[in-house]
Amino acid sequence: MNFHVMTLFPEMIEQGMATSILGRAMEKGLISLNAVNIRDYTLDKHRRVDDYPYGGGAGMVMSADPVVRCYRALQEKMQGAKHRVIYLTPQGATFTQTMAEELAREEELVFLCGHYEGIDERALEMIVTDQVSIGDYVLTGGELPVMVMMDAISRLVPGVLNNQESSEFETFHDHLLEYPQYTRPEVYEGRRVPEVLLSGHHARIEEWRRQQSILRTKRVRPELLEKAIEEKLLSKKEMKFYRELLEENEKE
Ligand code: 58G
Repeated sequence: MNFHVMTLFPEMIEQGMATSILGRAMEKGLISLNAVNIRDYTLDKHRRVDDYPYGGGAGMVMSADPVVRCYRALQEKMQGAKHRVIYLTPQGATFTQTMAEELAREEELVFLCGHYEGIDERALEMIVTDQVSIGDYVLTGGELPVMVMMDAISRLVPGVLNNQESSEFETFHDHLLEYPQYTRPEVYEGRRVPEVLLSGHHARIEEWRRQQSILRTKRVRPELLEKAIEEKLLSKKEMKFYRELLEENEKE
């Protein structure tokens, strides 16, 4: 997976990606990062990349030309091949695990980070294929959202995680949230690890974990649990557990 990021702050992207699992994945050559500075493509003698908005209003807007010229330079380096160009914006479609899985199948991904009040719409029309948001809040730049996306996508690239299975059966795979995890010691400040996990009884552990997932999902993301039931992802036994849970709730 080769990531290309057009940004005014390439060092921010490089530093963010150099650490931990993603840094190791880069060293192994499983992913690569090419962060390019949009400012290097301005023709303005003061290296300006923003200007006042037509029609008035607060703040500044990134000019179309440095962004388009930056993209064309990148495009030339990539031998003119067609790639997805993703613009991070609160106006975009919400980023999901399903989207991460789809994007992880691409060989090259180009991201565009805006600043100030955004980018001249004409540059977006000319180069962007996908507008994506990581959630309903406004940030000062697209750099953090791009790093969020690259993290979510990278861990789906084969070999990036140590334990390849670890990314398969987890959160969102079956619309259920993860069960709680424990490691040593057995008692921490008076709090015991649930007895069943020490039993060595694999079937019972599996059952307990699924029940914990159902409980958690019901509590914090009930709509996910409804979806899991709709798609028949719960076993007969799990459905019985779920119905008993509902009955208990009614008593309260
Ligand atoms: C309004 C405000 C429109 C992504 C700012 C465009 C980017 C949040 C997200 C912008 C972002 C998100 C300028 C700064 C985009 C531009 C950037 N904020 N929720 N801010 O994914």
